[in-house]
Amino acid sequence: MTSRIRFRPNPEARPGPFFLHGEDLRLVEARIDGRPVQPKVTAEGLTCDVPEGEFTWEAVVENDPEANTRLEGLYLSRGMYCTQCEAEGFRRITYYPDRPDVMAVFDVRIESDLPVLLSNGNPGTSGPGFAEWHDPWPKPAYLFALVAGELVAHRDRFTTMSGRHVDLAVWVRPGDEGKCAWAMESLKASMKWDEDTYGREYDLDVFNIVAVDDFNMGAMENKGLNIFNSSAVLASPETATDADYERIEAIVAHEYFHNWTGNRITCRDWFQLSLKEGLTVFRDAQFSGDLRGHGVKRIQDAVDLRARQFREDNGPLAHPVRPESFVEINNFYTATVYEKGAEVIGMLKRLVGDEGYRKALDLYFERHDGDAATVEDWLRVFEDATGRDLSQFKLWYSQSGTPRVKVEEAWEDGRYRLDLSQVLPPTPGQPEKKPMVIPVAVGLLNPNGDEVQPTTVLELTEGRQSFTFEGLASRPVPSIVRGFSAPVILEREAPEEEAAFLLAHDTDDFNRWEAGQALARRAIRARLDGRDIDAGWAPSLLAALRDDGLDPAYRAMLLALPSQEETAQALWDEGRRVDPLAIWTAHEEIRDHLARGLGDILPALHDQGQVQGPYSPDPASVGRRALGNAALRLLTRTDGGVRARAQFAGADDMTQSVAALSALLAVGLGEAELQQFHDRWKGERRVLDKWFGLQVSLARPEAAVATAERLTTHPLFDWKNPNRFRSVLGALAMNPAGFHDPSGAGYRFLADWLIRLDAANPLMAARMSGAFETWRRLEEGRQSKARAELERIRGTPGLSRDLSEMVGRLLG
Ligand code: HT7
Ligand code: ZN
Repeated sequence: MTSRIRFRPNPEARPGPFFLHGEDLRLVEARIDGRPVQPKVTAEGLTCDVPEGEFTWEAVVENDPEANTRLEGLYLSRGMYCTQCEAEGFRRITYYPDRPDVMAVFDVRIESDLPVLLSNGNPGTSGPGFAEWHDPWPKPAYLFALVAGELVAHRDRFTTMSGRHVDLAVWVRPGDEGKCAWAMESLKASMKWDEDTYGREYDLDVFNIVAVDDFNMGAMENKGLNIFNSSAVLASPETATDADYERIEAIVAHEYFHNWTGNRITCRDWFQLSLKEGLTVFRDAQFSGDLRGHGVKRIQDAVDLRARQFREDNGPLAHPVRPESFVEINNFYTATVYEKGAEVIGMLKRLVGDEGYRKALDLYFERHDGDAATVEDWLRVFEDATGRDLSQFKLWYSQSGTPRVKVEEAWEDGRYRLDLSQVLPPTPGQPEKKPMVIPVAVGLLNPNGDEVQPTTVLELTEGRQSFTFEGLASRPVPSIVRGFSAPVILEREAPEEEAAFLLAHDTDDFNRWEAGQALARRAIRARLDGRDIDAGWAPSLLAALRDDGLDPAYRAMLLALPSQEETAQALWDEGRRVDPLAIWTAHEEIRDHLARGLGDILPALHDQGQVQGPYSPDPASVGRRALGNAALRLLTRTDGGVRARAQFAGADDMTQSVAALSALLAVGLGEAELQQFHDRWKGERRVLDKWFGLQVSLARPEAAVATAERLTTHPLFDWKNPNRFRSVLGALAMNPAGFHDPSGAGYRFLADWLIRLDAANPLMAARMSGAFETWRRLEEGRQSKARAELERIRGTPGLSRDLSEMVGRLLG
């Protein structure tokens, strides 16, 4: 690797030594203005005496892509060279000031016998054995990318709003070219959407996407050359589920949207990570909502946030949206930075209104194009565009933890008063908190079910505040935190009749669903406490499920129970210890109860899910299949698996096949189908990942660890491949009752694997250690076993910075 870099003094910077980052490189030679120099090289980089004015630095280094199992920097994935530079991977390619605020124009020349040679920007000259690329847009090194391999392209073209033509290509291994159409459609839809919604046009002549089998995350937004985990690109009806299609659509959009929010405007430093990630998640959620329906998308996001981000916020890994310190930045690509960061932007938009938001965003792009910006810059454009003071709102970026909102009500003489109060519990390093600005969207219904107060946003800014509604004929039923208007926990347990009433009448999609969840929570709690389930629950749900006017996708969400994680959090919040097995058992009982209580309607709902004609991932078909398969999961509890077996046998797409297999496995059936699935798909790595994952995540608690152990000895278990590793070890972590087996076998097994993986791929090992995040909630027996394993990991000689930081934080 030869680099040639032109440096000039920065008049605004404090003078200091000349330092270039570099890790695991062998410096062959270095020159300044053509004269050989002898830099001082350390494990982190090099320093060198340099001239006072401008100069040209040249270096030749050697690195070893074949031996690079970290999948950061330049590495080899099944014969294909590729790069991953965010956050600090470029320093593993060559010596460089590897900081996001150092932006430069890159020219790249690749020499190789491999036929396809790609880099950022626009193509330049190419010929046998070489290709040149020029990226006109200054960028930080984390957006650098290079690919060399035997690849084939699925091509298309996009004409931008100003009439420029852009050549689009999705590059894959030969044989996969039939699985690119959906990613390409998603890309074109994203390009058009960003023009229509944000006025943002693409800015190069080409846009390339490359699919790679070995990749630590979902994808990477390198300028003009996005590199994707192949699971986030490749899809065909036979091999990908509806969920895979939706995920591909969302990730392609996310990476594309980064072109403006991340690339054209980047981050000054990694503390500002949410500036690009929170905003881009917010934008991709808007896009998915526009394409597939906002009601269901909002529910999916809330479910995900509650399971992952609330868990993070309420445990030892809690940190603010803008973290204050880190040892290893890779450990901060978290649900808090991404998803809570997006929620913060959603609240901002709610507070300033759609018009204010658009004005602020226009100003952001105008004022900061080409900048490495900060959260302060971001908030200032909102202040300048709308005149609103955001100093208190800014606390969302610095205070960690999930606010609890309490509600008291008073009713007298046609006046209804809501007394709202907020509490933000202490989190690591933050014992005391200030009140935040919380937009609480509220609507009121009268006892007939008519809405007497349409949604209005109450701004809760103090510890406790009262809001009064006048002139009401009767005491209303409140619908609070409509649309999940803030990422908070509403501490108000609605009485059964009120929840049933809202499930029948609320005009707000989110809160209507939430009312069903409240009823489910009551039922789960009853079983945990050894009480009977309220008799009214199944009939109320039945009425909503019978409503053919309701979108099937929405009705599928009504059938879903709160996650086991959500139940665990609620218990822990009340000061109770968590027994994952008891929670699993209660959830199972509830499913059995529902299967019996909804029995009449389930076959009809399942029949509705049989969409005729060729497979299509359009929202209507996806919604119908989701409803049909939610019904199938319950039906399989009472029909001995008859319908699921028939669906599996007749399925000609992966959605129906996986749904049937999952329904069987969830009740301890499906051995034969599992074998057939394996035999049919053992040559398709992404489908085989599903085969590995399903049997672990759906194993009965007592069998989960043994199943995972057995699978790690399977000849196709390739532990260095992140997708395969996740499909077994990640799936175990997603089976809480199995992972938290009282014997401690789950902890031991995962710890063994983390120690082994850490030596090859520290980023992945550190991410997967999050499975231990909830260990303090457990009863003494499990706790001490989990702690012992964490301590064993911590005591392992040569542990990476990544994993040591995580384990240190987990142990507190
Ligand atoms: N911005 C990208 C983050 C990412 C990443 C970070 C660290 C190590 C590997 C990585 N691969 C991708 C992806 C995104 O948020 O769009
Ligand atoms: Zn991103």
